Amino acid sequence: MTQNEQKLTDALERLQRAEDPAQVEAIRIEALGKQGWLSALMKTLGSMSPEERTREAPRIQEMRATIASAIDERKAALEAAALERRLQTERLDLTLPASDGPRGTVHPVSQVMDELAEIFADLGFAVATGPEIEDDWHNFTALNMAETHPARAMHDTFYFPDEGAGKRMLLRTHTSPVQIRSMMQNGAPIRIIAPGRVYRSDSDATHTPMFHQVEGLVIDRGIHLGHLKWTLETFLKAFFERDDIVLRLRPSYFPFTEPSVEVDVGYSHQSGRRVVGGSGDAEGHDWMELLGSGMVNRRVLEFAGVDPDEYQGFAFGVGVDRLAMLKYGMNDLRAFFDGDNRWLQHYGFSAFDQPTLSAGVGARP
Ligand code: 2NM
Repeated sequence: MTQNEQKLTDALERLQRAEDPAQVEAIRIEALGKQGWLSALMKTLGSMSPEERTREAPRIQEMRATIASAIDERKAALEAAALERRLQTERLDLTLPASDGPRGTVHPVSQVMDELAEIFADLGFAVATGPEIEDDWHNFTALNMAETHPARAMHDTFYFPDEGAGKRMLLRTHTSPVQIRSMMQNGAPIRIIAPGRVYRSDSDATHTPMFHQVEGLVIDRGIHLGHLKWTLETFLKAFFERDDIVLRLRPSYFPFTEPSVEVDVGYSHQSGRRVVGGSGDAEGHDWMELLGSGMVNRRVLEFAGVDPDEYQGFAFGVGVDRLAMLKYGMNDLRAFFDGDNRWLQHYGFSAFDQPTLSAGVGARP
């Protein structure tokens, strides 16, 4: 055995015993590196006679191929063993809880809108929605609000620039146009609520230029004020989750209802908070105006293509933001729309921890 064949046998033996990639790499450098013995052997080919080279070159190339493939094999075997060890030892425990990142909350307005949708769903109402950018006709005319009605004045309504052709667009000032569209599309009978954003050019401690409203509409044969009163009473008992809600109906005026009723609820002060419940005439109690309502004006039914001699209906409108403040004890309306995360962390609701949204109709403690 020549000296080089001895070196090859030696290297192959050491490769078989190598236990980590660094040992394999050392053997590779010893043989095939710039200063390696096999590299040196290759260089001797240049100074050989052609006959000698023809004889020696295949032997040297074979040695080179042998050691190169032995190195690759050993490397692959060691890597496979290392991976197998990791797979055996590093187990992923999928039952561990996930790390707790930042968590958002459900805004009180969204929470209350969801509660209202659920309560009215129990009473057979569907949820209807419509555009926030409306035209004059759906927002005012169809609701029996004449051109001269004060709510049409520039200071109340956000108008878009006049596009000509007599169609002036605006931001809806109430969700009533949704009800007009519903009547025109589906006809009678109807049982819907229309929740959503509405806009009025008004801003102080108790008014924001955008606020949230839920309006309700019931149209059927023989609907009367008794249905309205029962519906509002049932809704408010479910919403405030108490049975002692007392209503007071006062005559009022809206262009879209006749007769019109303003609805007050009895409340008392408890630890500096208004708490709804009991008669407003009871000791330590007072009345609070909560919502507007009435029997839909026959002119509105006519505008919307419903025959007022066959169908009657009631409607109501209530401010969602104020309902949320009353139920969950916030006192500053403006903080509702500041998007302050500290406020949301304090007053917001968990999206995950809600077995039911509200106690539901007829399921009060
Ligand atoms: C209110 C008060 C009274 C109302 C009327 C209608 C419609 F489209 F059916 F005519 N929707 N909503 C209404 C009635 C709204 O808000 C204080």
